[in-house]
Amino acid sequence: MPENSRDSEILDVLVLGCGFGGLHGLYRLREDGHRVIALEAAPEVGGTWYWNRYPGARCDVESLAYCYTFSPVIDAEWRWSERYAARNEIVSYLKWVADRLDLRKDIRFNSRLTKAHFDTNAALWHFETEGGETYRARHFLAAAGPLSAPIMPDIPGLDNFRGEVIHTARWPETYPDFAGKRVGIIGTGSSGTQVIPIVAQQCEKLTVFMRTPNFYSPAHNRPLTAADHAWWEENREKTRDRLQKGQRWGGGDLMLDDEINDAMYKKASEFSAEQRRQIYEARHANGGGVVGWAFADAMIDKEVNEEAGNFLREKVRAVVDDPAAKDKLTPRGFAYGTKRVTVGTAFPETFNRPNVELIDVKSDPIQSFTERGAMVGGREIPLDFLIAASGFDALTGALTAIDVRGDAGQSLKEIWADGPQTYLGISVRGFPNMYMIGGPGSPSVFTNVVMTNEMQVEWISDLIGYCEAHGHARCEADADAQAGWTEKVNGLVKGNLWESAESWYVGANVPGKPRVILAYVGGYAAYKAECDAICDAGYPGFRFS
Ligand code: NA7
Repeated sequence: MPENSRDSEILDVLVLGCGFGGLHGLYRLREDGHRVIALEAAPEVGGTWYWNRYPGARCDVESLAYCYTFSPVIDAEWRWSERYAARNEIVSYLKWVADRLDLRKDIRFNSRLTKAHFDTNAALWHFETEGGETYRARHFLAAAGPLSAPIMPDIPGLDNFRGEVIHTARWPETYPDFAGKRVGIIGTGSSGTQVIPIVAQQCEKLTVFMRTPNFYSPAHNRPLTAADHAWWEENREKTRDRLQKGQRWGGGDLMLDDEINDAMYKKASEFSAEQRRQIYEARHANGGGVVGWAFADAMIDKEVNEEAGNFLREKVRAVVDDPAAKDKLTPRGFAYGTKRVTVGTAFPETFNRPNVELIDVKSDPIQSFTERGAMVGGREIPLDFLIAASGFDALTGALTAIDVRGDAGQSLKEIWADGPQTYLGISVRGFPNMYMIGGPGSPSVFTNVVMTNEMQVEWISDLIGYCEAHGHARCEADADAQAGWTEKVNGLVKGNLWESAESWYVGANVPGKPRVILAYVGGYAAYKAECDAICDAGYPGFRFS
C-alpha cells in the first residue's frame, strides 16, 4: 500500500459507509473521543437507500421501528409520515440525522474505498479510494451494507441491447420517461414487487420476466395519524423492548393485537384450525411480511410452514383474474420464508392490467437479447427499457469487492472463497482491528437491520474502548472462536426448513458463490445475549496484543 498517505494524521477509526450503521458508528465513536473519518461512495448519506431510487422503493419494516433508538433528540424531533417509509423519506431522515448530529464534517463523500490493507508491523490499516485519496487508521469499522452490491442478470446479448438498461439499485437521478414506451422488468423479488405496479401505470406495455414467484403479502401502507403518533409516544419503550427481547423479525407487526403476536411463541398445534385461520387472517389484514411467521414452528414443521404458504397462495390467487397468471404467480417448490417474503401494494393485481404480460422464464427462458429486445421461445419482445430488479451479492459482496488484506497480505475475498468465516459476524481472524456491521454470520437481514446495527455499533465501540483502555494495539478473532461461531451459524439451519433455502440467503443467486447460510438465524435476542456475555467476560474469543 502507498507510503505517501496524504492524510498524515493517523485516525483512530475509519468508518466505511454512511448508511444507518456507518452514521451511527461515526457518531458513537466520535462521542467516545476518537478521531474518526467516514468514507462514502455516494455524494450523500443513505447507504443502500441512497442508491435504490426506483419508483415504489419502500421499506418493508414499519418506519416507527426502522429508525434509530440511540438518541433521545432524534426520537423527539422526527416524525414519520407513513407506516412504511418510502425511500425518499428514509434518505431525508438520514440526511437530517447527519445534519442534526453534525456528522458531515467527518464524512468524505464521493470516496469509494478500493483498498484496505493491514500493516502488520505498525498495526495500522492503510486505505485507498478510487480517487487516489489515502488514509490510515488503527481501527476499521466496515458498514458496507448487507444489500449494497447489485448484480446484473447474465443473459447472452444483453450488451447488444440498444434500449436503456437500469438496475433498480442504480436508478438514474433523472427519472426515465416511460410514457408510450415498452418496458421489460427482470425480477420479482422485493424490488421487482415494488417497482412493477408503478411502472405498469406509466408505460405503454410492460413485460415482466419472472423466474420464481415469491410468497407475497400486501403492505397495507397508510399515512400515520396523530393518533398513531400518540400511541407510539405512549408505547415506544414497551414496543422496543418487545421487539428486542422476543420477536425474531423485529418490526413488521407493531400494531398487531398482543394475542395475535403472542401466538408466534407457541406451536401451531396449540391452536385449532379455525383459530389458526383467524390468526393468519388477522396478520394478513394488518399487512407486512410477517403473515407466515404466525407460530413458533413455522420454520421447523413442514406442515405448519405449508399451511402458512397455502394461506398466502390462496390470497394471491384470489386477486388475479387470468388463470394462467394465477398459476404462474403461485409460489411453489420452496418453503415459506426460505426466500425473502415480498411486500407490496397491488402487486398481483397489476397482472390484471391489459398492458402487462407475465413471462415465466423457467418455462420460457430469455434465450438472448437482440438490439431491439428479448428473444423468448423464438419470439422477439421489443423493448425500449430493461429494468433489472435482479438483486444483490448479499452480505459478502460489498466487502469482497474491495481489496481487503489482513495480516501477511491475505485477501478477505480469498479466505471467504468457500464461505464467510467470522466470529460473531463482527471480526475475522487475520484481519485485526477490523469490525463489521451487518456482516455475514450476524443476524443482519434476518432481523430489523437497523436494530441489530445499533446493537453492533454500541458493542464494537465498547470493544474499541476496551482496546484503547488496555493499550492493546491488535484485536482479532481467535481461530477456535471463529471456527466455533461459524459452526454455530451453519448449525442453526440444520434439521429445519432453513436448510432447504435456495435464495440469496445462501448465496444461490450469484453464480459460483458457495451455498452457506449468510446470516445468523437465531434472532436478535439470542445474539445480543451472547455478545453481551462475551463483553462481560472480558472478550473471550478475541486475541489482544
Ligand atoms: P432479490 O430478492 O434477489 O430478487 C431478484 C429477482 O431477480 C428475483 O426474482 C430473481 O429470481 C430475479 N433474477 C435474478 N437474476 C435473474 C435472471 N438471470 N433471470 C431471471 N430472473 C432473475 O433482490 P431484490 O432487489 O428484489 O431484493 C433484495 C433485498 O433487498 C430484499 O429481500 C429486501 O431485503 C431488500 P429468482 O428468485 O432468483 O429465481
